[in-house]
Formats: sequence, C-alpha cells, structure tokens
Amino acid sequence: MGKPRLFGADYSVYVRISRLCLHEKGVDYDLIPIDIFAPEGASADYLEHQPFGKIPSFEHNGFRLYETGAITRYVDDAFPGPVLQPVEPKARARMNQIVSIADGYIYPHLVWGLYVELVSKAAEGEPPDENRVALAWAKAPVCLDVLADFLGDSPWLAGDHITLADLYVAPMLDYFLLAPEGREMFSAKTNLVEWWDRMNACESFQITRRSR
Ligand SMILES: N[C@@H](CCC(=O)N[C@@H](CS)C(=O)NCC(=O)O)C(=O)O
Repeated sequence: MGKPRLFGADYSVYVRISRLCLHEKGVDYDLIPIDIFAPEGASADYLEHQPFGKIPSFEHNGFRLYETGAITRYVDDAFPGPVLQPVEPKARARMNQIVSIADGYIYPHLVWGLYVELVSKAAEGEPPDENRVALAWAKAPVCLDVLADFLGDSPWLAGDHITLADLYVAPMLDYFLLAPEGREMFSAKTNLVEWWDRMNACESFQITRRSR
C-alpha cells in the first residue's frame, strides 16, 4: 500500500488525533504542512482537499478524505496493527459517544472557551471574551465528570485497550491543562490523572507533541 499523506500542522488538535491514530497503527505517513491560520488563509489548492478550509485532510493511494472521524476510522479499518475501535457493541457505542462528546463539548469549551480565551489570548495581550469563558467554566466540570465516570477503574476510556476515544480526548486535555485553573480542576480526578500518566507514557503521544 502507498504511503498516506496527512495535511495539517502540529498545533492542531484534530491533526494530532489523526497522527496519534497513524502512530498507534504503526503506519508510516508524510505530514504535509498546511497552516490554516496563516494571514492569507487556506489556499485554493488546499480547499480542493478540504472545502471547509479546516485541517486535517488525508490522502491514500489517490483516495481523499477529510473529517477526523472518517480519517481515523478509515486508518483503523484499512491498516493492520492494533484495533482502535472495540468490536463489542456497548464498548464501541461508548467509544463513539466519547468521540462525540469530545467534538461537541470538550473541544469548544475546554480548548476554545478556556485555553484560547485564557492562555492563548493572554499571551497575545488580548482580553478574553468573558461570556465565552463563563459558559466554558460551567461546562468544564461536566466534561471531566463524565470522562471520570466512563473511565471508572478501566485503564482506557472505552475499556481495556486504547481506542479512538483516548486519541480524541488526550490532545484536547493537553491544551486545557495549560490553563492553571484547568490543571487544578483535573487534579481532583484521580482516575483521570492516572489515565493521563498512561497516555503520556505512549510513544505516539510524545512524538506528536507540538513544538512550543
Ligand atoms: N470537523 C473537523 C474539525 C477540524 C478542525 O476544527 N480543525 C481546526 C484545527 S484543530 C481548524 O482547521 N480550524 C481552522 C478554522 O476553524 O478556521 C474534523 O473533524 O476534522
């Protein structure tokens, strides 16, 4: 099989999710740099890969794909290596539920509502959008509570092996934990802290850490 190409940048949560998936599967790939936040925006050429102008997009043997959920599931299905989606229906449903929670609540509130508003904007000398921060603070404990509940005594979020649920949540929490208040809230969740240590021990997570 040809070498897949992933288009994106290492600072992107969704690019990192896709890279984590490729690394966990042991798939060799090329990361083609696309800076979506460049002042000139996405190029016309890139919009042919991802018409919505987001990263990542993916290409394998001429097959083009975008949307991280589709990319990661394709990589898991198309390549040999450890299976990243549980086969048992309830565990698979739980994994899909966590991925959906990550997309719908963790990314907008913990990454954009807290990290971007409180850490990233502060570094640029910009004031936060207080309404956005207030909403994010209201949702952050809910996000951590549900993750801690789903994790329970298991090593991984959807059971006894690493799945797409872990690969989605971890890059988002990596940004959230750059906010001191986020770290404080997180440290109270003992099982999540243990999971976080497990995640940080993964070579895939270390290799895909962005250059800060
Ligand atoms: N639904 C998309 C979301 C991807 C996404 O939001 N990517 C961010 C970077 S992490 C992006 O491209 N943002 C640029 C923008 O919103 O203009 C996916 O699952 O791939």
